[in-house]
Amino acid sequence: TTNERLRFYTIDEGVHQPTFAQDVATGLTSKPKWLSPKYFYDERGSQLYEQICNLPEYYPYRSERDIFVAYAAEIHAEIGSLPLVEFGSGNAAKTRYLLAAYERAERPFTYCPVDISPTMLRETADQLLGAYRHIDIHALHADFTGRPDVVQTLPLEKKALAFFGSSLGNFTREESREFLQRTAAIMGPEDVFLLGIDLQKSPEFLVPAYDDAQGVTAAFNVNILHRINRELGGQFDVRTFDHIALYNKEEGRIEMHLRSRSAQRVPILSIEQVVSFAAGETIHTENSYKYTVDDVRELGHHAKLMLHRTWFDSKHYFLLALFRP
Ligand code: AVI
Repeated sequence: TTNERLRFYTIDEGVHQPTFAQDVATGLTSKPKWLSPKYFYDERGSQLYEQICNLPEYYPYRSERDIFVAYAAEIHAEIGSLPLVEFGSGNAAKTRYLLAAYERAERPFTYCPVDISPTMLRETADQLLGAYRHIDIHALHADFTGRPDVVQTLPLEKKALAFFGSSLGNFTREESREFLQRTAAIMGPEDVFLLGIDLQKSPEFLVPAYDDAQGVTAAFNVNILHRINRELGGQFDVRTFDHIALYNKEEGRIEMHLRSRSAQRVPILSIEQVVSFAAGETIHTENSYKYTVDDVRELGHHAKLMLHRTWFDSKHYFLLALFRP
């Protein structure tokens, strides 16, 4: 039956990570104010991110998908029959191209989606079990930010670790280096690490991808305030905040901010704080770093991982890199 092919694991967050409330308290009492982008992805936020991926301006999703469409068989040949462990699997829409290549090999294979959203994880697992006869799923509900070693909870010997969707771009350079080092530390000699990352390009092209005409990205950004209202008794009037997307040239990253139109005080009941905003004051909600191939090689080098293969989409917007220890 379906159930025998699905195991569900959860990491007890309490001891490791600060809670949403603690992070909101820290971020909104800092100067400048900030919030971690990992909190975008509640149920509503995950839906909005799916919509973003379908926007004409948001090329990264389609670019990476094009790589899978063109090279799934090659990628599969490189990783052989290793169980695939994917950080931040979401709805696994693009990953399906790779899973289809496993399926075509007509041998049992294992897919381990790791995600912060438990509902998304369950739905995706159910769909995949329906779609592939040879798949076994070990789903892991965990916040892997800063600790890829959560996957050691899974009973695996060898593995292909994957971090797609340019999600590494949402970590600072320092966090990214650490993430790769910690990933390298849990890899055996035959394991591989697949990294999908968005490449540097001109701000004229980048900014609209984060400030689309339909306002979906704005809704995605503002949803973090809705979430504070819903979960922490926040009293944000979300209409008084504007979505800002800009390219920071020195840092080589897109930044998203929420800007208060007026001076205001916002109570947040469950953290027992009233947060004051000056007119025009911003909350920094996301960085999206863009990489060069050399950056990626260097990132691996720093973690003692060898950049073994690269694949690009036809427009060279996006890179899929395969590292080996
Ligand atoms: C998930 N992550 C890679 C997206 C990005 O492009 O940085 C999140 C996103 N933010 C705004 N649009 C999409």
